[in-house]
Amino acid sequence: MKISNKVKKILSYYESDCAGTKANLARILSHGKLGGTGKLVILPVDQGFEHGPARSFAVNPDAYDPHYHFQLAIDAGLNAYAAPLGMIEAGADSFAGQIPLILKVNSSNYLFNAGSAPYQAITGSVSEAIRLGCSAIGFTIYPGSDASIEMFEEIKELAEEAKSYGLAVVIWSYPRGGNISKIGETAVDICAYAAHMAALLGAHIIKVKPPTAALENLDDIKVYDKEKIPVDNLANRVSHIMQSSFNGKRIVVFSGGGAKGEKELCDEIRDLYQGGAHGSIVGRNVFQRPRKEALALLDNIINIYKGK
Ligand code: FBP
Repeated sequence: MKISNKVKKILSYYESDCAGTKANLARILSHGKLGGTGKLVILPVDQGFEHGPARSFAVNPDAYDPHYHFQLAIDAGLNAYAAPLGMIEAGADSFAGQIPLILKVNSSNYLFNAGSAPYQAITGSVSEAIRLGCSAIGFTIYPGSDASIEMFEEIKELAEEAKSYGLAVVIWSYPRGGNISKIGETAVDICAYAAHMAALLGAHIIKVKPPTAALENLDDIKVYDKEKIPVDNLANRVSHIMQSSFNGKRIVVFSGGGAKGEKELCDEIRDLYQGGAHGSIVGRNVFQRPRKEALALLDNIINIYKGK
C-alpha cells in the first residue's frame, strides 16, 4: 500500500499515536476510490440497533442480510465499513481483509425510556475489534444528555485501551437530551462544541451531523455575534466545525441522515466539501435505495469529494 503525501500530512497531526494506530488510519485513508486523497466515505450500518430492523431495512429487504452491506461498501470503493459486533461477525470470514472495518462498540435502541438521559450500552470491546481484524472502534457520545458524563468516562477508558493496541478511535458526537432543544441538536454552536469535545476525548475521526444556522446557547449567541463568526451557509458552518476540531487537525466526517432525494443529498455534500469536510458517513441514504441506485449515488458522492 502506497501512502500519499496528503495522507502522510494528516497522519503527522496525530503526534502521540503508535505505529499500529497510524497504520490503521493510513489503511482507512488509503482504501477505495478516495484512497490517498485525504477524503473518505464510510458506510455505517448500526441503524438496525438504533431504529429497529423494519424501519431500517424493510424498504430494501436485501439489506436484512449482513453480507449485503459488506459487499456494497466494497463494490462502491468506500474507505471503511462500520457496524456493531453481530453484523461484523456475520461477514468477518467471507470479507476478511477486503475493506477496513470499524467496530461500533456502543449502541442505543428506541425501546428503553431514555427521558433526558439518552445513553448507549457497551456492546463491543477492543479485544473483539482486534479478533475481527478491525482498524478502529466506533463510539457514540451524546453531549448534553444527563448520561453524557458516564459516556465520556467510558470512551476515555475504551480509547486508551484501543490506542494501546494500535487501533484508531472514531467518535460519533450527537448532542441530545438534558436541556438541549430539538433544534439545538444540530445548531451550529452545539455541533461545534460536540466536535471539539470529541477531539478533546482523543478521537482520531469525529462524526457529527451537518449543522444548521440555528444558535442554541444565549452566551454563544453573543460571541458568534461579536466575533462575526459566519454561519449563514452550510460551507461556512462546516469550516467552523473544522476550526473547532483542532483547526482542521482532526478528521471530521458528516452523517447523511434520514432518506432524502439524491439532489438534496449531493447538494449538501457539495457544501460539506466546500467547507473543508474530510468526508461523509452515509447509511440510510445508501442501503435504503436499491443496490444499483445506491452504487450510482455513492459514485456521485465520491466524485464530489474528488473535486469533480
Ligand atoms: P445515517 O446516514 O443513516 O444517518 O447514519 C449515520 C448514523 O450516525 C448511524 O450510524 C446511526 O445509526 C444514525 O445515524 C443515528 O441517527 P439518529 O441518532 O439521528 O437516529
